[in-house]
Amino acid sequence: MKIYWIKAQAPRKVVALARHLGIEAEFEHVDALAGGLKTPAYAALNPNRKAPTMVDGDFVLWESPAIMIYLCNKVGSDMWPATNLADQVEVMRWISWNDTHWMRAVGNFYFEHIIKPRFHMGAADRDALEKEVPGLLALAEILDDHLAGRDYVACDRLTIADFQLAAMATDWREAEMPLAGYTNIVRWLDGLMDIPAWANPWPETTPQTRQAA
Ligand SMILES: N[C@@H](CCC(=O)N[C@@H](CS)C(=O)NCC(=O)O)C(=O)O
Repeated sequence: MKIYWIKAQAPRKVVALARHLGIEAEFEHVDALAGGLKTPAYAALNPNRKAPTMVDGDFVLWESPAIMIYLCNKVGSDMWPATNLADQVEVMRWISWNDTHWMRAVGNFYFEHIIKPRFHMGAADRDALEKEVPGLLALAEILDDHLAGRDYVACDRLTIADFQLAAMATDWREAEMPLAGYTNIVRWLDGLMDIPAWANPWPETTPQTRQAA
């Protein structure tokens, strides 16, 4: 199996999960700054020209939640509840909530403070983020209330929903997301850092690719 990645939130989930589950994968770093996502060869695998992409034999898959489900199914991990339908929809509820609401709100901060400097895209626009604060706080309140008395987002155990919701929020301090007052969210995010593959997801890169990342 090969997993194509760049140092950003969607590949982070997939790489971390593969490593957490002990899946033997070849982690292929794509040099986005050098146009690696735009080559015809990469576009043939992923027409979105984005990362991650997974190739397992003849099977090619993109979209990080789908790849995470595939990885769990491959090794029978209950981080995706393959057979318990009540748990399955619970995980899907939070993945959907993330993709429609939460990731858009935290994503503004993540982009300005994490992606821009990492990919040499200029300075963070703090003024633009000001108007995003109320929307983020409204969603943070929902998530914080949900996490009261819970260590995980769904099913009372670690699932791919945790990785999906934490992918950008995990960088909340550096990204200046105003989450400090949401103690349940902070406790949950800090708790995920006890997972070695989540805390240190990135595979080794060659000196050449390390420079680009
Ligand atoms: N919905 C996709 C998102 C993929 C995506 O947007 N990947 C970003 C990194 S987080 C990317 O490759 N960006 C590079 C670019 O747009 O040039 C997934 O979950 O896999």
